[in-house]
Amino acid sequence: MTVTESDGAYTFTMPASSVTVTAVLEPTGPAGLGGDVDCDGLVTMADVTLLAMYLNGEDPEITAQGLLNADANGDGGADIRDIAAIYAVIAEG
Ligand SMILES: [Ca+2]
Ligand SMILES: [Ca+2]
Repeated sequence: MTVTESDGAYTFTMPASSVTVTAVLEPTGPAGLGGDVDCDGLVTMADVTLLAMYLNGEDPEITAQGLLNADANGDGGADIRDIAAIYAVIAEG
């Protein structure tokens, strides 16, 4: 089997026999940093504050990526448990 790549598009050439192809799709672009709510590349108390404001019903400026990053425990949503998860990230340094 040969595999060629061009600008992120992959072309597979393989014998015409029974084959199984499994594709794992990963998000493009830089991966979000779990807990980095303000997207400044660091996980700090500022991120905790921002998420706390958001969860408190205030309307802080959080980007779509920031909201994804806010899901620090990776359970698919941003809630109070992520604040604990972000604290844990900060504690780990
Ligand atoms: Ca941050
Ligand atoms: Ca979460």
